[in-house]
Amino acid sequence: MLQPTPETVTAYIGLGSNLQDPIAQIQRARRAIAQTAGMAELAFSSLYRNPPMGPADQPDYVNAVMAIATTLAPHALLGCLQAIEQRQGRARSGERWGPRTLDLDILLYGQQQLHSADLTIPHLGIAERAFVLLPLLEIAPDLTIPGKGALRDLAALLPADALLRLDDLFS
Ligand code: A4P
Ligand code: MG
Repeated sequence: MLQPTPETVTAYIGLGSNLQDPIAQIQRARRAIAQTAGMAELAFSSLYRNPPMGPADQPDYVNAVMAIATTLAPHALLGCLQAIEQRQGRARSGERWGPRTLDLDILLYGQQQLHSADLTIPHLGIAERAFVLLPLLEIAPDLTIPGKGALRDLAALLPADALLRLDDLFS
């Protein structure tokens, strides 16, 4: 099992699902990530049910955030996460922010900032999304988001009832 060392980077992955038993999709993705070579789980947030951002005619989402130690470079990590999305039946309809069995986003990769055609880190929108900030706050309250500021300060701007936290199904 990979352990955090000076050679690993701590990265944060956002998990989201609103199709085909979202809780099971998130559990399965968690196992898949933890079992992938070059990634090891450090922490996993509670699950949060919340209404869709984007088109309203789709089911509610279940979201969570996972901290990993990784030896993979950012694009290699993205490739592994996209392979897991595909294995869990992710179909890309072309509709922006449409429903999905599984979405895996690289929220943070250490304190690095990266802008390329297919990868932006920190993930776009990270600083405004309750379904990202509140699970992150649960597992990494002292985090700073490069270019955005302290996680605590960003989370303090959210409405108090922004998310419904589900029971901790993984304990
Ligand atoms: N990409 C760029 N940066 C990243 C990154 N940091 N991590 C590129 C992952 N991917 C990144 O993503 C489109 C492209 O983004 C990828 O090919 C990758 O090269 P996608 O997964 O194919 O499509 P998407 O997720 O629909 O697009 P987008 O614009 O990234 O959407 P978001 O921001 O992921 O939002 N409502 C709730 N309540 N909960 C949700 O989780 N998620 C979305 C999708 C909409 N509404 C939601 C939720
Ligand atoms: Mg995405």
